Amino acid sequence: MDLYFSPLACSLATRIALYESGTPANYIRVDRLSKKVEDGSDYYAVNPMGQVPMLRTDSGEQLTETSAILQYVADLDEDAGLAPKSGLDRYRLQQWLNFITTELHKAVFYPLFSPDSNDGAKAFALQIADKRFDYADKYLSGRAFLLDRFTVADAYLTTVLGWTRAVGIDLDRWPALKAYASRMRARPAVARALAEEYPLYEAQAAGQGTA
Ligand SMILES: N[C@@H](CCC(=O)N[C@@H](CS)C(=O)NCC(=O)O)C(=O)O
Repeated sequence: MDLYFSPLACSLATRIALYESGTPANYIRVDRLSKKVEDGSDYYAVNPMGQVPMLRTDSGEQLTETSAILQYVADLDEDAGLAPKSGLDRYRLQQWLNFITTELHKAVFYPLFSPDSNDGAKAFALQIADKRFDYADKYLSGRAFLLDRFTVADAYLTTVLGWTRAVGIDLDRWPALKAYASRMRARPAVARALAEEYPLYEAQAAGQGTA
């Protein structure tokens, strides 16, 4: 299995999920702006959207979209408990994956990081961020995880919260979210993923952003 990733981008969530379940994979780095794969080839030839993550399964199927990839990885090893198997709990997981991907990742962070963005788009993203962070903060007050245990939704939320400082969003305003992020970063799989990707991120051209 191959995971195409860029350092500290949303693909980090899949790396965390793979480490949490102990599932082996090859990690193939993509430069987020030049769209070059680490072997110098053109990433658009692999994924016409030019985005990470992209997972190539052992049978050669290519899967995109973080929420789908995370559920695929979780289902590879049900014993790891990274996703509820069925029923309302599974829909609850999808509720959070969709919230993170649409309301946080794309609505807030994409305009803040994209080199094609502009000041108006950035101001609007910051304006709508508060309501979304308020909602997640209130939900996580008194809860350890998004569901009743660590799931792939936590891997994704942890990844997204890791971008706040780079865009000037101060998590001090949301104590439950701040405490949650710091608890998640202390998990061995998360700490390992961050320790491996951070130096790669630093080596990338400065100021590229992530989302
Ligand atoms: N809808 C995709 C979005 C993936 C995405 O936005 N990836 C970012 C990194 S976090 C990316 O590759 N950005 C570069 C670009 O859009 O050109 C998903 O949910 O996986």
